[in-house]
Amino acid sequence: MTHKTCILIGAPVDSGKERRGCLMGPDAYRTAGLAEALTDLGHRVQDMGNLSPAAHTPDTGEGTLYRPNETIAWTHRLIRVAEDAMARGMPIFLGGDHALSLGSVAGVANHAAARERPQFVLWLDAHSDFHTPESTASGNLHGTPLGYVTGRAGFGGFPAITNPIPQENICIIGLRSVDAAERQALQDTAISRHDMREIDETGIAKPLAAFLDRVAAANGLLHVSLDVDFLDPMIAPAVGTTVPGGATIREGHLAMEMICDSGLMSSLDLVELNPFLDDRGKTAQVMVDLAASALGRRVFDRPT
Ligand code: Z70
Ligand code: MN
Ligand code: MN
Ligand code: MN
Repeated sequence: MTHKTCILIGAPVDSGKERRGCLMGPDAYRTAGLAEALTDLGHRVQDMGNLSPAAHTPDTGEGTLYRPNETIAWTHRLIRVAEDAMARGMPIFLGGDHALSLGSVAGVANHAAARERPQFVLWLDAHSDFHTPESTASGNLHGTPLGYVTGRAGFGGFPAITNPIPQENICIIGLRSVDAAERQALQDTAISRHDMREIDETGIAKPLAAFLDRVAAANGLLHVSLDVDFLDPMIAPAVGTTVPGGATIREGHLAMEMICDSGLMSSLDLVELNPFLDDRGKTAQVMVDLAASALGRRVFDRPT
């Protein structure tokens, strides 16, 4: 593959849900050797260190949402940083919980629109994260990023979405925990969604290849958002909400290898790692290894 400038962006967002610990994610990825792995593959790596949210009024604890002001402030900061990083290379957002994707995806979409390229999003997750602040029952905003970036109503107080991601440009793989309100809302959309039963029956390659073909045919940019809980908790226990029956280590690597071979990935989120819950760093290591597969690590090159 062609060598990239990988821009590591520490985004220790921990306001998207109540259980704390994702703020340690960026340093766990560094400790697990992310920069070294990418350098070994021939990429240039720039580590921007850790961001902090824009200035904001402290959250009061009133209302149904958990820490909305802090999450909105992160969204402002991340949109700007994402737009800027896209002009210089391939941003890799080191989370942080999935609320960081409110900003990372909105920011890369603005960049794509400025370049007149369609933006596509691959969401690898047990959850659909398609809530709005009005539909969420938990009040946890890490369950809302796909609702936000597609331009759903109900995000008052958040930065306005100037370039919504078209529903048909989104593919979710790994689903096994979808709330009733999300299921109902998703039913009426053109978002491609593949649950674990489908992966069991057809394998992961088939739906992923079909999506990557669509991205390529449209000359699109591809943002990949990898939630730790896409993986089975046996191999990736360091996550607040473990959902049994997730992707295997090989399903994870095959997805990353196919993404790499497509040459389409232009930005990446690594989210929901909670190092406080990890078992001797194994989840951080799996996530670093998956990122390395997405950026060219192979046992053997494929015959062409
Ligand atoms: C649920 C909610 C969620 C991640 C949990 C769960 C959302 N749908 N997302 N863990 N990554 O609270 O909205
Ligand atoms: Mn998620
Ligand atoms: Mn999830
Ligand atoms: Mn939650």
